[in-house]
Amino acid sequence: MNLARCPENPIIVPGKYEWRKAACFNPAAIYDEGVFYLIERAAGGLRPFHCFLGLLKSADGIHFSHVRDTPVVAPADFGFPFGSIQDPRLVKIEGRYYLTYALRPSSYGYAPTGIGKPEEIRYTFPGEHGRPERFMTRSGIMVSDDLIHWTQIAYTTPFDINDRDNILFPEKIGGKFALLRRPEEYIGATYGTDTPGIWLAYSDDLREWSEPVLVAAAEQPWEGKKIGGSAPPIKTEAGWLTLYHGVDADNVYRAGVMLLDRENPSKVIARAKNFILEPVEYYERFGLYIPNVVFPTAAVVKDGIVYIYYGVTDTAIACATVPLAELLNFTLGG
Ligand code: BMA
Repeated sequence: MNLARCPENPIIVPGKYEWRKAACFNPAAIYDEGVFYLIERAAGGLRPFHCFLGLLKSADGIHFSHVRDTPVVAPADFGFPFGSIQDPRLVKIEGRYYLTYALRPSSYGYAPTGIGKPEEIRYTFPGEHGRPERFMTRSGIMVSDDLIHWTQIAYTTPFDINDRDNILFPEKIGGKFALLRRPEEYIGATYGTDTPGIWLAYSDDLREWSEPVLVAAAEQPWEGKKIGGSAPPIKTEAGWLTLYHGVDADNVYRAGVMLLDRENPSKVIARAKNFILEPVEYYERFGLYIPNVVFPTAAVVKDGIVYIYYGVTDTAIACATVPLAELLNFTLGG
């Protein structure tokens, strides 16, 4: 599979404003009425790694500029002034924008180890008394009509598990909203998977969600530690083309692709054995503290071309493109 990395990569880098001085990565994106919009996860410092969401736009999908010089979402909006908001995903359903996100009530930091996974530094913030649940990531959904002002709708996961990579399908399926999840603690015999996998839940109103069902778990060595959804699925004649990420035993992050049934997306129709993207370029291999991470969070289609936006080493944002037909063909084993 030949994804074309953008020659300008990384296309979005940290700097310019205090709140994004240290890092910007793992963005949401959408192509809407002739404009590419992107919502970045950004941090002004590394310790603590206190993340916000910023809004950018672009005419060509490559050269982006900020719409606002302040974040459009901050963890304080949820009552967690020392928290971190992360890895947004964006869809437009029936004329309104929906953003799913992961929220940590407390920020953390990383110490590089030079051997892959950095050590996590946990801080105690005023009033927290070092409670372990402060480090759980909980996911939720916000809604907006202008991409700037966001209103919380609901949390989609319980507070006592780590559940990230919550991603809405870009339209209702069988009259219901559909959501991918990645509950990290849903492992073991009762859950049917030994490693964290991709799950699916439905809702009539975005507030009450059905019990999730397992869609996919690790199969290949490159996804051996865990997998999770990456970008909102793309609707095709053949099914929902779904990018996901896999983490191997050495903590290398790669991206893969599967096809989910159009009417019943808990059914995997096809899944490429090989990944479509892995850390190769310098900016994908070396970063602030975590090496070897490509982490797609958005896949936007314009004129038959898929623009894949991905965080690199939790430091900056890169883009790669591929014809939709080619990606579909690869997924189907062609
Ligand atoms: C995952 C998520 C991502 C991050 C990645 C690599 O668990 O937290 O936000 O990019 O780790 O650090």
